[in-house]
Amino acid sequence: PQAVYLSDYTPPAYLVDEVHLTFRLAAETTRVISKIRFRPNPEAQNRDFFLHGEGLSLVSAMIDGAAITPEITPEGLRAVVPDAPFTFQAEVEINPAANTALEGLYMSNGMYCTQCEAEGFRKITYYPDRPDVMSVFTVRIEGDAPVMLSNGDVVAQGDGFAEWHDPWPKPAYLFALVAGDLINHPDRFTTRSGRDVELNIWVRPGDEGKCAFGMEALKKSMTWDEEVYGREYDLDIFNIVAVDDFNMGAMENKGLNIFNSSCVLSTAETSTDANFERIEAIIAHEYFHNWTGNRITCRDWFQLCLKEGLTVYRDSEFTSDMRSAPVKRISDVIDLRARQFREDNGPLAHPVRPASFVEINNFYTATVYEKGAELIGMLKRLVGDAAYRKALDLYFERHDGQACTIEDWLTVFENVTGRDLAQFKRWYEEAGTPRLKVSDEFKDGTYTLHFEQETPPTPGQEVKQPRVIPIAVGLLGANGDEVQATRVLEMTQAAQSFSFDGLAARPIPSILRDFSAPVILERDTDNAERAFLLAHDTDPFNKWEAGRALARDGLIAMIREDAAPDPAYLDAVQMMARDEALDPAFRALALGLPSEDELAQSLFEMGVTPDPQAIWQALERLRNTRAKQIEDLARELYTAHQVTAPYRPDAEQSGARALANAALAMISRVDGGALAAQQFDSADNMTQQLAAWSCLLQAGAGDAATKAFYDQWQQDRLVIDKWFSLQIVHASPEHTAEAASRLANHADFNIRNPNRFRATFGAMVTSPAGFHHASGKGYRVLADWLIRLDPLNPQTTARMCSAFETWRRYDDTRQTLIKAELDRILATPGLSRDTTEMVTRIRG
Ligand code: HT7
Ligand code: ZN
Repeated sequence: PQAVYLSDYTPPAYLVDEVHLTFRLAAETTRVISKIRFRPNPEAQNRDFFLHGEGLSLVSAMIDGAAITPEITPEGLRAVVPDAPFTFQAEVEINPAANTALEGLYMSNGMYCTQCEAEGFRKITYYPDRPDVMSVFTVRIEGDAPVMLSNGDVVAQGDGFAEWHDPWPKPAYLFALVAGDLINHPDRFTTRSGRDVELNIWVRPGDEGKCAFGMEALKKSMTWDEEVYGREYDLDIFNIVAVDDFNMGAMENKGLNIFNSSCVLSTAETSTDANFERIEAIIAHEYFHNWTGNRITCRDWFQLCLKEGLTVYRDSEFTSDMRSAPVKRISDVIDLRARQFREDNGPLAHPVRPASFVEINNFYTATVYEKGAELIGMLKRLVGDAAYRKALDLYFERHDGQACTIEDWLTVFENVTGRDLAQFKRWYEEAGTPRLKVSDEFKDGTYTLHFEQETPPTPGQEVKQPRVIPIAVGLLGANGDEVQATRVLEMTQAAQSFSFDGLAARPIPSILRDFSAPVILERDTDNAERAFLLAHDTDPFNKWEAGRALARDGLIAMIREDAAPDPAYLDAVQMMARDEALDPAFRALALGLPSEDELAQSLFEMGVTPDPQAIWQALERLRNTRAKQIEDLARELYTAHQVTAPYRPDAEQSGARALANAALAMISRVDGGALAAQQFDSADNMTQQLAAWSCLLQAGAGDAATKAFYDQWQQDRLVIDKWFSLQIVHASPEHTAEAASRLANHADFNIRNPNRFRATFGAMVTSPAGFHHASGKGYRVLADWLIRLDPLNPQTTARMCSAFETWRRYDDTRQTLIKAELDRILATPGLSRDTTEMVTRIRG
């Protein structure tokens, strides 16, 4: 397959002023009639009239009313056109019922639904399917569905038709259409300038009772964007639709957001606290795209981070404001290290703004999204809150209605602050996670921190240049008082030192507070200093980080030297868990341990080949020892954090439940699941029920609960996804692959439903001791199922290939086994472009 390069960008040859689309819906033979007003682009470098189109049956085409016979290729249509504005008309036929890839127009449970980002519109009709071609869309839908929706506001509707008009020019990737038997959960919102907006969440009949939380989240998001960014909604209707078959979480189509049902539907009985928090964040994310993505979009797909990094950053600010900022920050860093650092340190590493791609769907990654958001956070830290807000105001004012680049974004900051951001731009252009080495010295009242930065080579980028790194530092005195409040040091060179004068004694440094930059901090330190920071640091992130480092180093010693669990860690964790001054949610996080994958990565970075089985055993040993040692404390915490008030998925109750359930997990290792069984039987919400079932499975006493859970929830597809996952997660490593295979053959498994596929095989690959079983059976099972999925759904197949991205960490035997599976996938006849690109990059 051919790669596309950022450096080859040329402006579109023709621009579009208006598009009129008519859909005559029929499951297997939908007709799409388009009427598009084109004009030559004065900035174009050629006059090649090419429209993207894939898998379309062309019925007829006309230019200015005269029939034409265009040249048709597998990628699109080419025609000779006038050298002045003209109207192109076409009629095509497509087959939504046969569309299992879930891109373009497809069917999900009898509902018509679209997904056009990134390049799905070309599967609907012939069009310049690129984000820098923006146009006003009018859409007529004809069919027998009771509800027919598209972007913008409804302008006419009657028996068997509906007409929608979206006045805001948009690229084709933001087009959406939904039609089916849907029920709405309605509400209203008045914007601060007085626009009365009709809000709807549309769902399948039976799901209407699962929308209330999502609706509240939407209204909170609308208010927050007005208050914090001064951004108002700009149409009279805002529709959200829940769809069961969906490749990702949700999609920000203008005025018609489409959601994976798992990311919008919720009830206390069927959704966990974590589900509620995620739903709130995703609704906010998609809503915030209305300004950062829709009103201002990307010039080309290389600029994807322009909308995604910024919107992730905005949704993380929203969650911090709605819930606990420290807990959100710690959770985000755990996730960043698990997904983005892993990506950045392997064969799939790529810059936040990639310079080339084969299939853009493969670049909706943790690097573009989460590292992209970290870059916004760093920028804000470097310029300060006030300048950030000014820059954003200027960005919205200057670029409203445009398709922009990272250069446009950085120029706004340069104009507002007078800073030169050329060095900052390296963060967008160079892949890899910088290592930041620190040493210190103290002399005559002056404390000096010496930093060295180095970014390892990544595929296609051997040499890295120094980046600007904002390093937030505070200093503590021996009694725990802060002798230097947080100061942001701006590192710009490969090696650089910073001094603090006038100190009476050598301080204890708290470095990279709030995780002020996405780097790996390397510092020789000891357990005493960590215990000190854990007790005294005023920065919640670094307080947590000190405990995390103790846990990690103790585990590494257990894995490498068969050491006993570290008493320093066991003391520290008790201290944090006991500390009533700390938020229960924070304490629950402090009881968490590094994941198997994080430990494997740490060992690999130390030059040690990780043994997944040994890692799993060490974690189990530590969990068992800890449970025995702090059983009494666990029981106290469990009792003290029972929530008696009616269920609310807010931060306060969720935090209490998280701590009580962390305590339950410890107790179950000692009592064989007795208390968990009680909780399972009495639970009135999914958080409690799932946690209890998980403890029972862990204790080897889960069979009855497994059956009861299925019997209770077999009609609820989202809960049954949990039923699939948890059994695999809790299978012993010997049996992980068998559990996944067995469930993939269960009557409720459906290969066409990405949620179910991910629930099954996502659970298998996130159980490293099972997935990396020395026999290679985990690899084999995954490859078998990816080969089956690829012809149906290349996008989801390709994403799941990243399970293999860490293969070079492991021993020769495992490497040989994985390579054989990668080669087997690559040798599959007709393998999709998506999967071919992913496997080829992983294979290296
Ligand atoms: N902008 C969207 C990204 C996306 C997507 C969503 C659903 C299915 C396929 C998709 N491809 C790309 C989601 C977002 O970031 O908000
Ligand atoms: Zn997004």
